[in-house]
Amino acid sequence: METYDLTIRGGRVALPGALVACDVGVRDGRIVALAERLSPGKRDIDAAGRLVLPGGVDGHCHFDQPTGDGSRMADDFLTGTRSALFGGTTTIIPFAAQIRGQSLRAAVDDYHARASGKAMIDHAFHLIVTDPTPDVLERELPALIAEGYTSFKIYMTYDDLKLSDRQILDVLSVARDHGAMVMVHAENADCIAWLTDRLEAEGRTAPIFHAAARPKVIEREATHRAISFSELVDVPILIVHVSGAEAMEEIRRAQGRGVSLHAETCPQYLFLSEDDLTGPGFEGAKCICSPPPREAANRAAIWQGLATGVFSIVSSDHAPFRFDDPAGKKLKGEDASFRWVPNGIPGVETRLPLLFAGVVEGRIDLDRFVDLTATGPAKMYGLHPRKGVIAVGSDADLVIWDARAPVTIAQVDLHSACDYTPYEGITVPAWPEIVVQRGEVLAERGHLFAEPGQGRFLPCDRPAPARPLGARRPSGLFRAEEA
Ligand code: DUC
Ligand code: ZN
Ligand code: ZN
Repeated sequence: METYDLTIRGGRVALPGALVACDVGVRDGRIVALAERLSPGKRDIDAAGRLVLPGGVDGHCHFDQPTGDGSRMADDFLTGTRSALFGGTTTIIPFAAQIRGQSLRAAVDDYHARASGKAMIDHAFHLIVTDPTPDVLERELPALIAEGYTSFKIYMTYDDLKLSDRQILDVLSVARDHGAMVMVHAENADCIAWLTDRLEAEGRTAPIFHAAARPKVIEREATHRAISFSELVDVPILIVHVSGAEAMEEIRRAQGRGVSLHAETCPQYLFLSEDDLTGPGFEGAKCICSPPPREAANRAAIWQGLATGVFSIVSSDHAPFRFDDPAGKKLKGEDASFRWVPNGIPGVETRLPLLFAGVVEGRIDLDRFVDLTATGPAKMYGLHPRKGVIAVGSDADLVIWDARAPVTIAQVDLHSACDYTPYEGITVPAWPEIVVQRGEVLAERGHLFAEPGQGRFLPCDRPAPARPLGARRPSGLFRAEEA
């Protein structure tokens, strides 16, 4: 009789495209059998009445990322991965960010040192390219892509991060030649600067004016520009953290005419609104992130985009800054203009439970939930089928959910080093009960069994996300030359 290191029995298992009542057999960290009734393992977990889903893949989160303004992210790789784990995420992809003047290689080496001995779960790295010198474009990027750093984020805003339009074209061109995925932060920098100056001149500096300085139209404009550049260079891109219905409509329109284009949104655009930027005193600073949460009615449009396939992934954009901390949201004090408040909110632990509410409420089906939170990101970043799917041969990264046990989100129950959650008091229908990585139970009903440093670094393949159905290759510059 075959023996398994672990058998998960009697659950309803989310296999690709179908929820199936079966057992899961695990050996040497991998799934080796999926069948109605398997022989006992060295350890058996009774999953009767439970759902067994793939471990979440969070394709956009910021841990221990150096900042240029004296602020400090609350989570390092230990607290960040611990928090991810308790929320059912078993793979994270944070960012090795290039500081201008620094080589990309130095940024990557520095980031490995930050993860080393701390990460409890498996992780890959995206790059953030802020200084695309000829050496970066011609030598460093191609070499790093070949080594498994196959995705990079670029910014159209933030003075210390943003690229010019010409630099964006250069980076897209490298991605095209070497098969990498470019993630674009799409907001118009000059519009934000202009609006910020005007708001401050009128004395409008409270946290709520962060939203007024970054209205939906400036996200829509930058999104349209980024899509145009991707068509020109003929390379698929991913627009990250899409917040507004207008930007989403630009994306839908481009997808409709056959452009190979991907989009990500985040729980903050489904559960928060600009009303959360108000509140007594400086409280609204807790929800300052960019793009900002929009008016409450906008959320229905983003849910609709999830249900109709505009979005390929839902990520947390976890960027934790403590509230009551001079290195956090109060960097320049409680009376400071919104301009000086570090952008970002915690969310790596709440991402899956929040989105799962959409399944229970009938906004998306379970298959779509799995695709958006695990399979989609694993495919997008070249980690599939090792990650993001329950299949024979895949890593045994599994989450057992009891969908009949509602939980009210409270900061005291979370595991990040941040000192607040923007979702305090929201009741979600379920929470991960048991989280397994590579066959090992790492978290179970609030107890942690993971060791710092046991998470492995994952080099990524070149991403091969499917073109949207019926996609044609756009007729950009390179296409015309090849024809
Ligand atoms: N915006 C970003 O672009 N990154 C981190 C957090 C945020 O709010
Ligand atoms: Zn961003
Ligand atoms: Zn981000």
